[in-house]
Amino acid sequence: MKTHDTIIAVATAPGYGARAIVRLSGPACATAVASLFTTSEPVLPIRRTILQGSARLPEVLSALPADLYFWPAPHSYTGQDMAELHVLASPPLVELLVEQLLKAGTRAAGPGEFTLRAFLAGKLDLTRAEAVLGVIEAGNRAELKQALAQLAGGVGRPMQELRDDLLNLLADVEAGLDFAEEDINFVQQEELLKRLGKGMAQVLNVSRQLKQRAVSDKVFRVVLAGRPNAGKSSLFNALGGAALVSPRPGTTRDYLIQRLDLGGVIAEVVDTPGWSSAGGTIEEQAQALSRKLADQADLVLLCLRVDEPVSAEERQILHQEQPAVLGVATQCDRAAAPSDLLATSAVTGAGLDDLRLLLAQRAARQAHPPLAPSLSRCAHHMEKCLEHLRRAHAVVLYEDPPEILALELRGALDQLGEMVGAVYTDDLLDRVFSRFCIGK
Ligand SMILES: Nc1nc2c(ncn2[C@@H]2O[C@H](COP(=O)(O)OP(=O)(O)OP(=O)(O)O)[C@@H](O)[C@H]2O)c(=O)[nH]1
Ligand SMILES: [Mg+2]
Repeated sequence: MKTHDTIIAVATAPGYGARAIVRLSGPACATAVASLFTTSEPVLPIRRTILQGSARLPEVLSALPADLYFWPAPHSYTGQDMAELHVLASPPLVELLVEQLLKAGTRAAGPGEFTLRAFLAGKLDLTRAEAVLGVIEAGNRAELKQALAQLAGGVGRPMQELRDDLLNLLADVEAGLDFAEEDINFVQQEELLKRLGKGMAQVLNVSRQLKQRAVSDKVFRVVLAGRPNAGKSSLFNALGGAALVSPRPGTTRDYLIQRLDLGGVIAEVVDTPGWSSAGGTIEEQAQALSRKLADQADLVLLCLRVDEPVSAEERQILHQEQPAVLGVATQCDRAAAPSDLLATSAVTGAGLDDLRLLLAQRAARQAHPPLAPSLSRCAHHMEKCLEHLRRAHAVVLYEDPPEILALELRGALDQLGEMVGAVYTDDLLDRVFSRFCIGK
């Protein structure tokens, strides 16, 4: 794993915009930047600094306004000298800038290479490096919250304490081995059992939490919502349900649930009573129920009849974040559908395959949160660690040779080490960091 060269990547999303960030890490950072960046202050900063200046690029006559952010080693994300050039986000300009920096002795970074360097420099443990990825890939607030908790040390930290405990225990056991002839016991059997029991309880606890978080066994729930007569029940039926449909608004008075197999992913579709401002008590109750159901949904499908204007309230709902809302134009055989909505018709079947696919994608995403690979990797190490501790416990209980106890303790520690990346293989790092995007 090479870390002594200087890597470069565009850290912002491609395309036009207000800002593009070109990121560098490595010993040649400052000299590479100095090859094109000029400012009134000294060009080679040795302290953490932000400089306003300009970048001179070949083939471009005028200077490009640029800001330079510089973090000297070791107080940077990667632990190395790091720099960022912030420039106007114009793809051809950014391309020229990168080309120039590559010529000045840098190399294009691979996926996740900045975070890999941070890990190798001991800035992050492996579970937190994976959490960086989880934060980037989070598709909703719940996923973001989980990834941020892990980034803050949610999994690694309790394990650090256990690792210290086991290391101390191993040291005591190994010290005893040196004095085996004299028959001195550094730690009494009862004390050993107590310490191992505490460790097992801790591992079991973390292991249980990890497993719960890695798989979401909650069925993805889609709630059809919208005004009366929008065509909710018809869409529900077209997706596989069996609801009453009629031209009379307010046909649906109670909710109906249908489980659908969307190509291997199971989802639950709920038909609800239509929302309207008018209505007596039954309508009011039906609507209150309908809104409550929408609140409990993973996704609300807001049905908007193609031949009726979208109201201000509906527009507001479309932008709601929690739960997520997807607007679909219904009854699109009656009129041309607006381009910004998925067009469907329960009569002709238009758009239904696209809708099913979209629902399947969302459901699959919920079933496999971005952090799942990290969580199940950790859960695997926890399980193995627990097996070693159980055997260690039995060794003490049956008064087997202390050499075997030391062996099991080392096995347990290796598992903890692999989990946080204190013990790692190139293969493991490859697997973790190849999932990252370039520039992170
Ligand atoms: N042409 C056409 N008519 C449709 C379509 N979908 C529904 N309709 C008609 O629109 C009317 C209302 O349909 P429903 O599915 O009952 O509407 P709803 O949103 O469930 O209405 P409520 O249960 O009253 O809230 C019925 O007369 C349906 O036949 C469609 O895709 N094309
Ligand atoms: Mg209905």
